[in-house]
Amino acid sequence: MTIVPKPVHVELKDGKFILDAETRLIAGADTAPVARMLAQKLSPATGFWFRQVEEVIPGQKCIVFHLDQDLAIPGLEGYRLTVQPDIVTISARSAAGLWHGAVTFLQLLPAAIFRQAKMEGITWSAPCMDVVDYPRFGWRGGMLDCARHFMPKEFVKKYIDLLSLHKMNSFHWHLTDDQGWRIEIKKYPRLTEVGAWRKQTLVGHWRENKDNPRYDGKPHGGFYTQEDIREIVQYAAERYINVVPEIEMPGHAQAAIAAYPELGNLSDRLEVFQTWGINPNVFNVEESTILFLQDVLTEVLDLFPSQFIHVGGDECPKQQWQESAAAQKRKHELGLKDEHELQSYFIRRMDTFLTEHGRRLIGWDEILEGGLAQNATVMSWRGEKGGIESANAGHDVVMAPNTYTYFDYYQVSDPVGEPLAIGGCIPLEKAYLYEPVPKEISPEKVHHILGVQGQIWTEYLPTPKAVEYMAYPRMSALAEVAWSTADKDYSDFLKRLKSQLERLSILDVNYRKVS
Ligand code: TNX
Repeated sequence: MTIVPKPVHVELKDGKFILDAETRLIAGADTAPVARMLAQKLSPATGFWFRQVEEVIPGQKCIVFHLDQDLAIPGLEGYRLTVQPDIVTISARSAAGLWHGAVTFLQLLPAAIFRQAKMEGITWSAPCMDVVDYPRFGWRGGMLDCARHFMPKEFVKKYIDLLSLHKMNSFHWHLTDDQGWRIEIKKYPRLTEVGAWRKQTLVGHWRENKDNPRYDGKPHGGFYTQEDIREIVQYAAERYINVVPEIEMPGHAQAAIAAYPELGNLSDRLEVFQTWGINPNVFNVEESTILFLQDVLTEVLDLFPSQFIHVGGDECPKQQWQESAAAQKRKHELGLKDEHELQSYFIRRMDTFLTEHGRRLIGWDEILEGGLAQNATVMSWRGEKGGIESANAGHDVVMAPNTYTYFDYYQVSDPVGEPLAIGGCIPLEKAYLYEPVPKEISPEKVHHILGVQGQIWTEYLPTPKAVEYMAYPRMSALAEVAWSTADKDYSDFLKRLKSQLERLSILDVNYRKVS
């Protein structure tokens, strides 16, 4: 078998289907876009046109797309794929399901199908089979931090395309942090004029350079215009991927404060942060700051149709609030007990705002401290504890624990010879064997585990190549955690991964070799 993530059910049959120059795609108005996406993938290497027509012509090879609301498959994203000598049929209850079926079909063809120019002398055959397949989880995510290091638009699209080739359906886009603000906001142009650029960057690992930091002396930055963002969101949608934007608050805010000092707690002027680690410079808790951030969110909502909007919430040191007379005054006026409650107040205001606009707030598990906002969904990153607590309390959860899904961590226990990374160690096997439903969650609350997500933080990953090295093949393993059934067989995964790595090589993905 050559399919990653592993399908739920496959029955091999005799014979094969061979794509030829006359092969037609059979699609109606409702399935034309997904047929066109498949044609885009099949055309370059085969050199065939794949004309789209509405009816099967007897005797002519065809790939049929069939939307069928009554298909007896769990959930909306599953599909049925039947490959017969003359006809391939993909049926599903949604266009997304059809796309997942099309991706499986691509994986039945020679890996050369992913080449970007006509390849002579290849027979484009797929073995006959019947596949019935559907995902275990509804949230199958990959995160990319474009704040610590700006990633070019073309690479963001490649990252999304790779997720979609793994049947993932969510791209979490980390757009703001201490070291850079990457999203154009029309009302507040200084966020990108000032906040998108830092003078220089720390050299080496932060922990080793705390006392005597060295900097590279090279300016770094960049941002996505609103039109770039619309393009990327649409590009993702065409691949059945939802983009969840993250605007960090109240911590990880130094770039925004550098742009608009009135958002901070100190009178000194700050620059965009040039080093890593937890940063004391957080947003103040003034009403004007909350309204500023709601203005930002208003533009974000216009750009991102996503139901979920991520507001960060992690790693917000409380020291500046403790020392600020204004923050203390606010705390007393609001009748709050401590600074954790102040953070909860802040997040609740965003929760109310997003709820009023028909969206849902999601945040890192620190949003639990000081009381969780009513409608909030929690992304559990400090291990699984926050996820367990939230699910048991009836909140939805996305599992993203740093113990299994932080792909900025090393991939081997002895990192000699590996490029510098933040630390930790999550080998491929550990990523593959992750079980996202902890036993501590009571059975009637298990449905609150929406799914699972892999994280790429980029403090030490300055380039797309560096990102790819850390993301793959661990993201392939995570895709299987997210999609396939809970029974795991690592050696079987490794066999199938070989085919996937062949494809990734052709797609010029700088994955880490599997040893
Ligand atoms: C913790 S995860 C962070 C990030 C860092 C990451 C590095 C999270 C919510 N906060 O700001 O980039 O660790 O692994």
